[in-house]
Amino acid sequence: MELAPGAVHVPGWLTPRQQRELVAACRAWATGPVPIRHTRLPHGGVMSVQTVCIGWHWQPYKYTRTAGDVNGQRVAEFPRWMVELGRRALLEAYGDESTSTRYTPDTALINFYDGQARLGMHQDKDERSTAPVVSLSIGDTCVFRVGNTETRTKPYTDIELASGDLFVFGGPSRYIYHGVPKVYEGTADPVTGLASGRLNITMRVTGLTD
Ligand code: MD5
Ligand code: FE
Repeated sequence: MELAPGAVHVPGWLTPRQQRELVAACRAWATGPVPIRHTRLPHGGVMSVQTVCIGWHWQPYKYTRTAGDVNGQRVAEFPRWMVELGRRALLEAYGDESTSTRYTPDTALINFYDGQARLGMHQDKDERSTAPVVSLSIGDTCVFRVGNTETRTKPYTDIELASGDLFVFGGPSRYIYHGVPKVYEGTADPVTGLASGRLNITMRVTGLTD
């Protein structure tokens, strides 16, 4: 389902088994070299969402290999299997074999939302590449707000993202404002291995080299 040019939602794309495997991998990363944390914002706030990064470490407004704002350790490697998963996601969303086989994400931000967590309207502009962003949701259903490229306010469209959903943002939709105004606590199916909360994995291409 294409919400805007280049913004494609594929409900229920991940199988329950894939969701369980992703939950297990994210659990390991959350306690890995750089533990999951509430990202500190430059003006002193902290995000209600908790994030762990792989491949590159994100903090506003930069990507680094080491987590200077957490414990100084180098982040876990971005695994080859996740590159392949990202390529399959792109192929599913756009149906274009040649773009998807060239897609090589090198970082993922793994966000964990408890029932109170929110993500304000923002654009993702810290990457040096215009390549698409692949988003995978697991656990509790949320309201995902898809806005426009000009302002963080209206017009926007609210959709629900549920466990197993794929969303790809590319082309003209790569720089749209978006956010998560609500998580529906307790809506997750326990078969994913996530007892509560929402997990979102976003793969990106940083466009950086060491
Ligand atoms: C989430 N995460 O549900 C969302 C899913 C983030 C973030 O927004 O920055 O960690 S990713 C949604 C997204 C990413 C990049 C571009 C666009 C949407 N977009 O162009 O709409 O935790
Ligand atoms: Fe974002």
